[in-house]
Amino acid sequence: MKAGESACDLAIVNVALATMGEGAPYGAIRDGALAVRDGRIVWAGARTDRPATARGALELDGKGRWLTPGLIDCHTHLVYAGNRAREFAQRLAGATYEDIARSGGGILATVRATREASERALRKESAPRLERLAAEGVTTVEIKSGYGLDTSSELKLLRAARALGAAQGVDVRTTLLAAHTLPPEYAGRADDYVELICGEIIPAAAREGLADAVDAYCERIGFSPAQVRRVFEAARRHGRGVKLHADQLSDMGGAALAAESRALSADHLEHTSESGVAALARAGTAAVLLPGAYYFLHERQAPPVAGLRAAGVPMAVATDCNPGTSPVTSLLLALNMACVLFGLTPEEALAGATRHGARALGLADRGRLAPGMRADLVLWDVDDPVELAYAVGANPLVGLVRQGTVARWP
Ligand code: DI6
Ligand code: FE
Repeated sequence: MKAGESACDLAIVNVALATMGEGAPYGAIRDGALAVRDGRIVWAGARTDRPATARGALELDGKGRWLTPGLIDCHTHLVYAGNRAREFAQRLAGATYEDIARSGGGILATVRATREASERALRKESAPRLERLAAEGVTTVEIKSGYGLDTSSELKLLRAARALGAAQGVDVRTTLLAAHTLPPEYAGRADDYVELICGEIIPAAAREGLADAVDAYCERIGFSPAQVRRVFEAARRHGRGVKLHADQLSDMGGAALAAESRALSADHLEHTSESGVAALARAGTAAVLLPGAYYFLHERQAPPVAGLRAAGVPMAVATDCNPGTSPVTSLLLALNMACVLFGLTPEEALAGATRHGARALGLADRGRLAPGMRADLVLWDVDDPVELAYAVGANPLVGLVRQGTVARWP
């Protein structure tokens, strides 16, 4: 390296690093620095240890503020048309979510609106939801289909999700959730619909490279464990990882099924048993906690967080952004709810939206500030990272770097 030449594109100095690595709380390095080359972190550590090779062509001063990895929202249904505000009023007046679903409302109401919408209209309606997440430092988002329930509509949703990410510079991971609920044209013929998912929808999504993973809703108003197994086998045949909406409204043995299927994650888990927790731990399947749906459905049974913690199951936290059970577009609010409603510590909550969020998506290249990781970085105007789960409605984001490109800096 010639004199005066810098080995890195970018360096950030005078920052407190919340590396989110194991060890110290938040993996904190109080007086730290970090260097980036070609969109990847090449060095992170104490300022006093910074080598000459970690000097950047551009050096940004963090003025002593906290720097974290970009946040990861690993479970959303944020592409859809219409809203379900009236249904919300119905539930406040006493109707249950399952009653409304059984009477043809619920998910099917959003399916009707979404089938009618063009891909362009879907993108237009959904863009503000992604913008709100991104404004709070979310740099990776998982977006599920599941409001089309036929081949062309499911692919339309996945394409819209990918296009939104490209338009906003957010890394979108897509998940095919055709096994969300039974479409009206297959009423009483669930196994035939599962045959359509396995024989047509999954192959089409795989052929077009539109789905990174496949999900299913294992529930009374969703699909049975046997039907889910068929969907997962088809997903495997097409080289896709699997995720499961498990034990949300009742214990259907979803956690054990996810574990048996070597799923990337089992999500919700309000009614998961001790043996279900043990199965997740043995399989290395991540738990995704969705406090927004718990809150919005006025649930009373929380996921077995103490059991998950004791068994060492990685606990991710996500918004579950959807029109019916979690119209939430703030991952920071979800962190707060995970603490207040589920008993996570603020550090566990932040780990849930960083390294464990990455784990739930099968991504090993993000979620921590460490060499080799994607340089998705957020600078926060806080005195302590605990504030990220503490303050509701505040957005302390002041700096943002995506894959090494500075999007915003104070
Ligand atoms: N569980 C949920 O909470 C959402 N999907 C699922 O499988 C609800 C989706 C909706 O009501 O629109
Ligand atoms: Fe969900």
